Amino acid sequence: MEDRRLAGGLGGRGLRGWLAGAVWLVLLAGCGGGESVDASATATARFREGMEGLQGGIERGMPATVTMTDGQRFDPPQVTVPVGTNVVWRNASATEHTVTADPARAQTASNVQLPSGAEPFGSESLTQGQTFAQQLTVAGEYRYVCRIHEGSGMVGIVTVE
Ligand SMILES: [Cu+2]
Repeated sequence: MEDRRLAGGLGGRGLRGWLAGAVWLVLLAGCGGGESVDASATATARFREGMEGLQGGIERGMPATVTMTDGQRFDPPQVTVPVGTNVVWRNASATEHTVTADPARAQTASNVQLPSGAEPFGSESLTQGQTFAQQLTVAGEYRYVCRIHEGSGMVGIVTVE
């Protein structure tokens, strides 16, 4: 019975089946006593590699979300994302906000800074629940503002690397 379940887990196709197999192996090895230490270490390492691969895929493929809050802040105020990430800003507050990464549209031009070679970008006023998305393809540091509230410190940074 045990053998059949183990074989079934390892034989499953696709990542989910493989992960299930790896988890099952770890569980088995954990209960198996001293003689399966090597198998346990191998299974643990494989499981970790699998999870890291999965995590990397998620980080590359997933958008990053920044929330605009009632406290007139970008949350989180600073994020680091891989090159090519689609960054999504969402206004979760009852107040209108903007995403302004264009010195010409900021109240104080020096509040906005872009990596050299990056095009300025920005949203119109966003009402509650509205989003603005921008894919960032140039590495470097983007300092942007809400042009309505930059005077009260509604500024944010996205680092693309
Ligand atoms: Cu604002």
